[in-house]
Amino acid sequence: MNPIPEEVQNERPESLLNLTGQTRYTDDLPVPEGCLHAYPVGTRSAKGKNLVVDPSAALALDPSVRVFTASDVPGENQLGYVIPDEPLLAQGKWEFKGQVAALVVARDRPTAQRAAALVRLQGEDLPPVTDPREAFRRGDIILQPYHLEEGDVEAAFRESAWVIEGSCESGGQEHVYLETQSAIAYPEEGGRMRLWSSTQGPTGVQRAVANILGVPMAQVEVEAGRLGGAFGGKEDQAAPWAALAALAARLTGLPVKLVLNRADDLRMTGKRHPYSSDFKIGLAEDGRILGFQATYYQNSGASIDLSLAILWRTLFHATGAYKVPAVKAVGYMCKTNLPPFTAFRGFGGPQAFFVIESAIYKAAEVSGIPLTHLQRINLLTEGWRTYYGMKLQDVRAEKTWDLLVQRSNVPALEREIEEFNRTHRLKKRGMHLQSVCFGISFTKLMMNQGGALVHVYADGSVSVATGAVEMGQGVARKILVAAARTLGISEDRVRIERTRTTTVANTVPTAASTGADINAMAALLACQEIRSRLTAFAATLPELKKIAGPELSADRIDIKNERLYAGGKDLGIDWNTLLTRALEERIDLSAHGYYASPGLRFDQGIGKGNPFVYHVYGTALVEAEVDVLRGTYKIIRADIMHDGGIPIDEKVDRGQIEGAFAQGLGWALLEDLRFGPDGTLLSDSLSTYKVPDLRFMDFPIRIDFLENALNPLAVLGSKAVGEPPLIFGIGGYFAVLSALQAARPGPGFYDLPLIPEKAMAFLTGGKK
Ligand code: LUZ
Ligand code: MOS
Repeated sequence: MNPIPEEVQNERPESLLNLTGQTRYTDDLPVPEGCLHAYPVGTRSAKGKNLVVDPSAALALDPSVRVFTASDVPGENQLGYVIPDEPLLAQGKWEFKGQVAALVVARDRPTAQRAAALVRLQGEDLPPVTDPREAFRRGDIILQPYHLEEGDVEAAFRESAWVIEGSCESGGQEHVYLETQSAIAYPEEGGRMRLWSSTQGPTGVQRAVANILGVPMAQVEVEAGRLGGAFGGKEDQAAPWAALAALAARLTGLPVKLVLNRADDLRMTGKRHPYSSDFKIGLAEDGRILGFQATYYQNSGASIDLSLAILWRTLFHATGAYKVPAVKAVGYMCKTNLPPFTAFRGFGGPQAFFVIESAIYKAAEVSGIPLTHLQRINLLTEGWRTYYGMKLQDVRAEKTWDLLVQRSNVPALEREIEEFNRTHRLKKRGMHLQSVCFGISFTKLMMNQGGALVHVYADGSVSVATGAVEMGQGVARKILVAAARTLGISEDRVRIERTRTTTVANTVPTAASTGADINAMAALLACQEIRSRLTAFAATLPELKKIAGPELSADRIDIKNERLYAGGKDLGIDWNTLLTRALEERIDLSAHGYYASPGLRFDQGIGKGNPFVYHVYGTALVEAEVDVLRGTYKIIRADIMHDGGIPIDEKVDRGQIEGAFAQGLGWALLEDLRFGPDGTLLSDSLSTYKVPDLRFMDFPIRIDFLENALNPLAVLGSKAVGEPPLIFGIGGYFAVLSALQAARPGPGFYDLPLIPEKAMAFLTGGKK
């Protein structure tokens, strides 16, 4: 192994294992003696009934092969918990291509995979639906329509100087986590089941496994180590693979490992929801938005999964970072014969942002009001009451916009681009300013809670367990900082444990950007509890009173740099001595912390309340250059002014902003998730599905954090960071579009991703 430079070592010890390839992902764990390997059999068409599984050819392959189907499930063959619409193993009917119809186990993975391919599936194919609007026309919507409304949009449109209508498409997005879905199940004595799962939500996996096996949750233990990425793809959709492994482990009595290969992961698991949307926007003479109406046809796929929470987030972000007095946002979960679409970084937010940004872009085009002016005068302002009834405080939309415009000298850039376009025929440039206002909290109220368990050991080292799963986003680092700071000790004393359901229970998935907000806060509270026990104990020590005076009380004692102080005076006792004395006196050095995000209440019936603790703001400038002959383009510059509160670790947040921005650009420009009319995934490999790579991202990115941006509503004054900056990527769409329009003046189009084929079609006046 290469030696690690010391600066790096000292900086982020918890990243070191990852950096040096020592992190063990599920597939790297040593398999226990006798471990079997499971592989799923996916349906080979998108819809059908009277399913019959014929295992004979698979069984003949090897004596170790066994094949399980729905009838082998000892508990309930059901994963859905919003509504029971998602069997673990298809039973009778099937609703998307790649739905798990049977499970094969064998002595090794190649044998299991070969046997899986030999399992015959019979039944009667039915015509599938893949288009959300078609599903809507047929009445195939899940549950009911959902809406948020404020004011009278019809009246607003009547008063408007301009009313602009349009439609918008946004494609799905594949997570492309480097580590595919995987789990290992270990049957234990007394019918207990222990699992290792690559999941963002160990509790969700525990619940699913208990339900499938028909045992109480206390009989199931789930542990998640560090994940090789997740991006929402392992929020709900890690559970089926863990449940299948557990099922096979129960039925064979042996440990079972299940790791999907890339191709099957792409085909069988859900992705970001494609949306098809209509919008209508009304402007006053001076450009103020008077009314906005949006209808979202969410392609939900074959089962509800997280679609409802995602639809709510879409509705909550309908007006983006703009203030609109009259709003009507309506959403439909359209049931189609595609894999159940699921959580993906942004979670319905990006889809909403694309619609409002398309509306305002088109409004600028139609009204002739310069786009940047139109955007700027409509930005959210302090104290604005949103259409969902939340009074916004500490609004930083205009601030990030103005600072960015100033730092990047946007007026000069606009002139420069004009000049460039005047003097270049075969290359054209465009830019776009993209603002974000992203609500932080799970849209489902009960999910906004978390716990921690902290142990201080006799040697002064500290173990911190929470519900947070580390997947590369740096949440472990933030929890570590919060614990060390609260206890007043060095960071290298603290170890962040893997996430395990027997250590911290009833956890919510590490999702919704809230991982640190919830879990670092729970850890901080637990550390505060231990700290106050220690200071209370220290206040009773006679030798400290001798130094500090007889009036020494716990609230005057501070622990800093591993030493005790009172009113700035060193009390002559360090962390280790204090702990030794405390243990002698039998003081409990373990504590549980619990945090429920404050101030949340939302009445779904009237669609009003405070669904979010706070919002994250920011503005990005994206500049693009188009090759007019080829329809290709590149991003040539991005400047971001981001509201990160007071970052707990600025480098971590910078990495998150860069990554989210790249992922947003990928969604907006490159990633062409495509299904055939028969429900077959066409972009089923990384040669046909293009994600941003180093070459695509090879342009200068400047990221500035808003200064003095303390956020009193989250841990240590910070703000959540995971999802909001993904929205900046939408700026890439409009930067490219405006460059295209510089080449060929004419109305824009709103069909994301803006792949070069669409650019070419636009440039040649053809069909997009
Ligand atoms: N997951 C979830 C999320 O269950 N609820 C949410 O509101 C959410 N938001 C973003 C990402 N994941
Ligand atoms: Mo999520 S989209 O798992 O934060």
